[in-house]
Amino acid sequence: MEDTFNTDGRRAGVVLRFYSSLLVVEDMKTGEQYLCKLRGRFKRQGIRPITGDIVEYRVVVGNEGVVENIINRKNELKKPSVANVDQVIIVTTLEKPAVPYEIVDRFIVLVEKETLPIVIVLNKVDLISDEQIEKFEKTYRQIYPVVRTSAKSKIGIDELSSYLSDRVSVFAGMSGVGKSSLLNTIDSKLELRTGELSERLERGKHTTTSASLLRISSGGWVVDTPGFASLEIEDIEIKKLRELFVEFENEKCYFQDCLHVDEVGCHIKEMVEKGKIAQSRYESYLKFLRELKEKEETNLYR
Ligand SMILES: Nc1nc2c(ncn2[C@@H]2O[C@H](COP(=O)(O)OP(=O)(O)OP(=O)(O)O)[C@@H](O)[C@H]2O)c(=O)[nH]1
Ligand SMILES: [Mg+2]
Ligand SMILES: [Zn+2]
Repeated sequence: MEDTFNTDGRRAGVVLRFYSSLLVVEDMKTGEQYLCKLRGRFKRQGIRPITGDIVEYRVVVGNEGVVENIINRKNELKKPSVANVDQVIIVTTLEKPAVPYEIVDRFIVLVEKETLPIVIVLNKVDLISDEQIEKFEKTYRQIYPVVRTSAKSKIGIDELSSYLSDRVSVFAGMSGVGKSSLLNTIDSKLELRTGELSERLERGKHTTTSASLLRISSGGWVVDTPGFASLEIEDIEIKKLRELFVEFENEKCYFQDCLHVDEVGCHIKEMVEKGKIAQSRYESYLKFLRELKEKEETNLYR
């Protein structure tokens, strides 16, 4: 225990979650949890710790502490806001709620932007047909691992668990797709709150309200996050977007500057026509490209 104190009493901890304006910090050596305030310095610098941050903190009294410093982040996911992530598990459903493929592609772009590995989870397979599952898998299997799951019928849970050991995995996806339910099924000790769809609509809010870092019994860390109302594609250069669609990069267009829109002889368009690149993925690309162009134009007018 003694050696967890540096000479000036600073210790290393990891930010598990927020508790109103306080942080829950777990000591990296003892595993004990402390409720920490932030020193004024952070607010002045405009930097705030986020879930997953490694921080230096000092114990004040009992289990109360003060965060003194944020250690440089390995990486930072913006939506949801989590630091030091190893991979992102994008959870989606085709029924209750029927999440459009386009939304999945939005999550993918936001994660690819941070160059993090992706696993796609199609949950609630108990509610959909084999045809629906196969169509979905055909679209994504070539570019990412796809796991079909049902938290309700306990399908695919071991396969999903096999991706989670020894790393920090963020569970992202629209509200109601079953992120918390899947985590509860993976590790029943987590006891995360889950919500009925109807209940959710009436209250008009998410069941999970903030990102929280959790240790799972099989080893590894997971981050349960709230779903999002909007997923704007922004802060991406128009020329950079195509790099975030990995199958375009794999196919390599002959023209270096090609945006794969209406250029004559574009290899990517050819691959779409041949069915080698999924039509829906290409349509998402064109749509996001238009959104980025519109943003650029409105910025020019300002
Ligand atoms: N039929 C079926 N229902 C499921 C499954 N997984 C979750 N649900 C239900 O879907 C609802 C939403 O589940 P949650 O786990 O709260 O969803 P979430 O993604 O954590 O939602 P937010 O926290 O709001 O982002 C709950 O009523 C669950 O019981 C599944 O595999 N099949
Ligand atoms: Mg949840
Ligand atoms: Zn092209």
